[in-house]
Amino acid sequence: MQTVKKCFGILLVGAVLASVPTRAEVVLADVFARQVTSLNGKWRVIVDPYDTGYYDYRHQPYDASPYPGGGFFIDRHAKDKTDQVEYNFDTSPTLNVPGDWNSQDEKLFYYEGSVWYRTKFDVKKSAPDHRQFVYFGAANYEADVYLNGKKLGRHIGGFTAFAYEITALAKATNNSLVVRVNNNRHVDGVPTVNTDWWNYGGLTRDVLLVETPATFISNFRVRLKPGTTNTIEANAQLDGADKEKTVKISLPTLKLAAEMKADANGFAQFELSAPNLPLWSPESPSLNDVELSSGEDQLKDRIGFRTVAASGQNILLNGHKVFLRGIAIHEENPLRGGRAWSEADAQLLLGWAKELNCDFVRLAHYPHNEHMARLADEMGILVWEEIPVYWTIDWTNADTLANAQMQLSDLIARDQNRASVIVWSVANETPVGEARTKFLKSLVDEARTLDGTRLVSAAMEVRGDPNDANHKIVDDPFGEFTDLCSFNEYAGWYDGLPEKIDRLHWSIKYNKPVFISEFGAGARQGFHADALTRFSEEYQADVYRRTLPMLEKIPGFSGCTPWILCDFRSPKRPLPGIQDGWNVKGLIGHNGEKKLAFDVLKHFYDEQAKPAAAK
Ligand code: GCB
Repeated sequence: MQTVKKCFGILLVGAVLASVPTRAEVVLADVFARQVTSLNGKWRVIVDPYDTGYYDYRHQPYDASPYPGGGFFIDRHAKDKTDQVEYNFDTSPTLNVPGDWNSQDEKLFYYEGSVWYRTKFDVKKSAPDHRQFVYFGAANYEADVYLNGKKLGRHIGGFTAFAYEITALAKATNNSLVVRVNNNRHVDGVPTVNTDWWNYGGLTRDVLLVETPATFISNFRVRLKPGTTNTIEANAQLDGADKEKTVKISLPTLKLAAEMKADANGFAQFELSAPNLPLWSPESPSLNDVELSSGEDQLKDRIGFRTVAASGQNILLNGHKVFLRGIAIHEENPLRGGRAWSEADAQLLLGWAKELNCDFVRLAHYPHNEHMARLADEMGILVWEEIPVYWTIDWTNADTLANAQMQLSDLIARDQNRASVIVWSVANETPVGEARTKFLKSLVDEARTLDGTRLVSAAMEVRGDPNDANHKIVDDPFGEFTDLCSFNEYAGWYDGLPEKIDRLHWSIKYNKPVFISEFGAGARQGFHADALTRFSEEYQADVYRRTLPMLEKIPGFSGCTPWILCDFRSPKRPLPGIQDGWNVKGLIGHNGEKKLAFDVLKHFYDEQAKPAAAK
């Protein structure tokens, strides 16, 4: 166990001592400014493919039974030689947390099911009335969390943070924190059973112990007042018994400060006049120190201010038309293998994006760890964030919709103070149909209600014209509800050979900025052949060479995020000697080496980045 000075994130705080699974209920923003203790490290694990530690022999959950004794969450030890206990965390193997289990143990490479994790920790309160929480950056896909044998709650969704209050349950020493993580895929899940990425299981992001005063700032938002560039609006929410406390905000470098008493619900709102505010942009990613406090509670963040809007076929950043020089990224570190989770991983991935001369990244296809958006803020990279509503979702299932809405609202709550984030994307390549459009429309509405200051979009699809093979049509009815007309297209790979790209002409129904959220081709790094040989670097480079000028001819073309920065693992890609379980559409191979197409895209972006007069 080690103390970390900073940790980025929000807490979603669940009910204490819930006897039935509950969802996290309260948001606690920005744990990085607080005194946090890392619970990262080696946790004991029990691999439990039959869920023996969860269900009794009548297949009833132990945690809902009056006789929970067989549940592994009890963390029981044989009292004496006669005692019958068939598990033992103390002598079980360990796995690193954070970390997916698949890339840590060869036996777990393809494993889908339950793994029980356990760690032990002590609690040293700095004041008797302080409160304690356990925070999880993410657990894929379902997590049942127990402290000292009592259930804290269940969290569903593999890419969002959650937390539980443990003030009443935690002991001074030797607390047993047990989590059953299950990564089974579900037809009604978000995502569903079918994805082109690896179903990494485990406690994949930081686990922290967080201490707060009895009443604390559970959430806050600081941004430009919509419609202005010289007024900052902020709000803060208090959690605790003493809600009508004074809340203070200050931005020392801007010499701004204000304070007010929160209302009876613990809510405080501010408006600060900020003439000559330096605006954040990729060229000048200026971040401002922001301090919020209430009593003993103090939060510190670094926040940038900028505007973004879609107007006709233009994307406007701080009122100026921009072209988004983007790349799509999966949350994987191809060099180490497995899920990316750390600041160093974010530096590797965003560093490569910068080398390409990108000023935009699409974090596909689910919320990535928050280091990505934090670092993007610092580096001046704009960001598209996304929830895993991917391909075929159970469109008519109310629980599935609630699940997707929850993931969206958790993501927005976490990253609403990040200037880099300019797009909330609600879906990828979903099939056109009434139920699906209704489902997606309600996600768009949700995103706009929670945050009306960013663009809302989705990666849609292109359809062909039955009478003209070269005619591509974008008229998905859902396009009416998004701010961008964004779609994936694979001419030259899934649709004909590269020469077809030169012949395409387009009909796009919407008068909106046209954004190409994917195009690309597979290439095994180091495999060289002629440009018609599938999976050669030359083929991939040829697709890029032809696609970019073709896209430039589309009116309103406002940017793209080609698929993809790095090769990533996918069980759908078995071709021996070429794929071997990797989707090889990366511009960088899984050995970290660049492919020919990397330079093709970089050259295009270098040209795009030149001032108009120099082109
Ligand atoms: C797509 C999907 C992406 C896949 C990619 C591919 O359209 O959005 O998740 O990985 O195509 O490589 O086929």
